[in-house]
Amino acid sequence: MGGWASSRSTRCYRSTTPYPILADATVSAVGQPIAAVSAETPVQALDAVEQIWAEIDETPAPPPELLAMQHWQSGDAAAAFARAAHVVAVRVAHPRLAPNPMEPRAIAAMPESNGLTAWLSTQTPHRARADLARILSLAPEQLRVIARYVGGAFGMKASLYPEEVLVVWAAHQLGRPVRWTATRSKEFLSATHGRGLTSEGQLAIDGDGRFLALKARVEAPLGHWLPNSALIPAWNVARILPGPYDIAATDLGTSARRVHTAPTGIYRGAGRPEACALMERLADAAARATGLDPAEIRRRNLNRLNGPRDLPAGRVEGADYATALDHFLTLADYPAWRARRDARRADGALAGVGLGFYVEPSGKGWESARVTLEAGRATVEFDGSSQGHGRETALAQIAADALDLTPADITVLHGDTATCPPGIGALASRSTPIGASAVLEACREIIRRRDAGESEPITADTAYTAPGEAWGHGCYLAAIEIDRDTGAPHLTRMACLDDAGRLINPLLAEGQVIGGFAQGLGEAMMEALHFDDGQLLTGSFMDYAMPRTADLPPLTIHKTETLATTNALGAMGIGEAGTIGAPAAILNAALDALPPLSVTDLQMPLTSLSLWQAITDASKE
Ligand code: SMO
Repeated sequence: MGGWASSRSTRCYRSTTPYPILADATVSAVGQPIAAVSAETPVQALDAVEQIWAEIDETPAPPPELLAMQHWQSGDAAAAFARAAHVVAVRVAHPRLAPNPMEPRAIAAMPESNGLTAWLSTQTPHRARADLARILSLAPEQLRVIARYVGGAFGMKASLYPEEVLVVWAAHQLGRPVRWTATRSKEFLSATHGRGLTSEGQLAIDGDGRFLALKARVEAPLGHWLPNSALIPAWNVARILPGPYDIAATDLGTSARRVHTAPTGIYRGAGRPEACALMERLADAAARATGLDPAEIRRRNLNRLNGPRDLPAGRVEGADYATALDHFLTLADYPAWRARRDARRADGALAGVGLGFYVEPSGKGWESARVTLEAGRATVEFDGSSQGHGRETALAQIAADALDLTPADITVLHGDTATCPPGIGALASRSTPIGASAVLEACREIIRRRDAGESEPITADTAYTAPGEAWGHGCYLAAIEIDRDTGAPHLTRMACLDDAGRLINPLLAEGQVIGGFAQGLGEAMMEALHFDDGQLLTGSFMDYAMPRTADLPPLTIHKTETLATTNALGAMGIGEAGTIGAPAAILNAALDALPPLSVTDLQMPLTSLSLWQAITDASKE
């Protein structure tokens, strides 16, 4: 670990250029709004839109413009590569994905005597209010943003959109209520996309299978305009590396460039899946190069210490990942998975098993909460909106526990800037570790004040800053069979272990694991946005494949509960777990299935076509 002390970092960011709400002289990508119509009814508005005829001269897209670069180094990577017994290299290209929350973007804006109220489908009510106020030159107090129930978000609703600004502006100008709901096609075209990053990595390995050095380069093509979350995935992937592994020498670089497509932003995982896929593909490549079992090579390189670890990008809170892996392999009976695979191979099947060990950093900083106790009932007020993840249930449980009441005695209010205290929002797996810690601290303060004789009602307003960032971890295990003639993949079963610290509600946590897993499977096997000359080819569910229930294999969920030391509650994030670990495990399983035909590289999504192509190409060589 001593090598980390010499960690060196350089970064450069270009400030973002202003972005017009409606295209002015230049339309910079397909999907950019160029005109807006407000009318009494949606039908009238659509009829009016059809009367608008735009003549747009096509010009070639400018070359991708470099917006940000960051570089971290620790130890002496060049020397480690020079003395390595083995060097392996992989490239992982993440398809660009459409987040597809069930509820598309929706906003209604209502003029008030001195300002406006906006009902907005957002993860970040206070941030949306601040951004809207700044853009429209209003004082934040003149705006009220309400986002009580949000029909899914997955990162897509963490930033403000031009269309939303336009609606609020129109209501302000017209002095009348204005509303807008995106159609599904609009969401494909102009809401933020996720992933799309490509990473290349090289690992230097010694004769005992120990990882000596990691070199990684991450390329993030961003969209034609930059929502405020645009750079987060590229930054996250590099700050997480080398993930759960201890590697003394690193040379890590990311760069982000503007390209002329729809914007990209955070999407469930936001850099975590990219860091995981790169490390897990490298670990399997190292297993092959050294002849060690994939579990054994991980065991030799996973971090073993509970407590602070120094990664190239900074100090983080680590855990004994090697023991967690062994615990999982015992619970899941890994040898039986390998034996079943070998038996299927003996029958002539292309069968593989794959591991994906992941870490899930759960957000830094603060959130706030207000709790009021009166006559055996309590009200909890909280910023981040509920996106269907059971926020009210979990917060009511925490408050009931701390105040010695029952959950039925607790009213949870959230997502209203007029009444709820400020917060960063419901994103980055932060709401329970940080936000619920704020609720817990507020409840504790109330108990202290009550026990000191203060009379009810007692209200505590708490802004809670977590002393550190909670890092959840876990592992996914996949078994796959691939049809030799058609390439059709059949994911036969999966198992996982997730450690998200204190579990508030095991059923809700399991829901998060299953949902994240389904989206991870979508990335690994089905989903991809395709463009041709700037035109989106996959603009509907006819062309863009989302996983359905029948696509999911049986998933056995194991849990451990190591309390986090980085927040009052001891909780960590769980919402992104499945999207992080599952794609890596599935990718590794598919590669494990194919070596008899010497396929060493596969890219997501693992469709029948791509697998058939890989099998066919390998048999030609
Ligand atoms: S990608 Mo999440 O909403 O931070």
